[in-house]
Amino acid sequence: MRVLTIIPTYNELESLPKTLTRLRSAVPYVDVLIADDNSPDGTGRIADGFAAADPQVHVLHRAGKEGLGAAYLAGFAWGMEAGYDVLVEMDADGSHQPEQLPLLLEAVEQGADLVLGSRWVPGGKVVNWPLHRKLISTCGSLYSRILLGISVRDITGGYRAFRRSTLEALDLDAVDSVGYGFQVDMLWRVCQKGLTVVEVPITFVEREFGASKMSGNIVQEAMVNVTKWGLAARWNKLTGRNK
Ligand SMILES: Nc1nc2c(ncn2[C@@H]2O[C@H](COP(=O)(O)OP(=O)(O)OP(=O)(O)O)[C@@H](O)[C@H]2O)c(=O)[nH]1
Ligand SMILES: [Mg+2]
Repeated sequence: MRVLTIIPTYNELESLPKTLTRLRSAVPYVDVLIADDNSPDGTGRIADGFAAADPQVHVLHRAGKEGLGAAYLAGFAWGMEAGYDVLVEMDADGSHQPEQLPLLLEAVEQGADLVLGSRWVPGGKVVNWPLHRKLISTCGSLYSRILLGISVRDITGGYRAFRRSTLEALDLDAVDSVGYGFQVDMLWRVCQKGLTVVEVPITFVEREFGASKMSGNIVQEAMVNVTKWGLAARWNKLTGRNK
């Protein structure tokens, strides 16, 4: 399996070098694409330095900040064009531990179409999160689970491995969610296709450096969309429509 890990970055000058170094040493057979939105702090230049020294590291320079979702979609397109079999999503900030990537890849090898690194299944953990972040995440996942009628525990998590065929089965041009909403949107599309989603426990570590891009707007976007999708699915079921 040819595996590409996509790392979207916006102002991750302090975090990216550590994450990249850990990733390259933990899973040397995995290639990397950094999708940088022209970070004002120069993260893109740091990424270029890594790429110049290591043929398995690539950089996608994007014109400006367009959100996590747009960066991943551009990264997926790049990776599929380049012929990768598995496309992994990983944050730059150290929250997703590169040493745990083999656990996700094993589940892909065993047949999963989408593997979620999950904080909220037995064995999953969160390190250094204040209570309010835990509550937003667990309540958000619970709300989404009930509304969408799916059994996934960690709906907003961003440590994921997609089989290439899974991405090919989705209408990626129609995805326009920005923040956490993007993760829920992608998962919902995969579930609607009836593909196999497997959660593997991960230890999520809160970022040590830099600032979070999480905002009230991002939470709101996700909640509004989940409510819309959940109600639409119920309505379609009631009226006998498929979609
Ligand atoms: N290219 C790009 N990357 C982004 C953008 N927004 C966030 N990211 C990256 O996406 C990853 C996740 O962003 P974070 O700020 O850590 O958001 P989060 O993990 O939801 O929030 P925290 O848990 O508080 O860290 C990081 O690698 C960010 O640099 C964006 O607009 N463009
Ligand atoms: Mg983070």
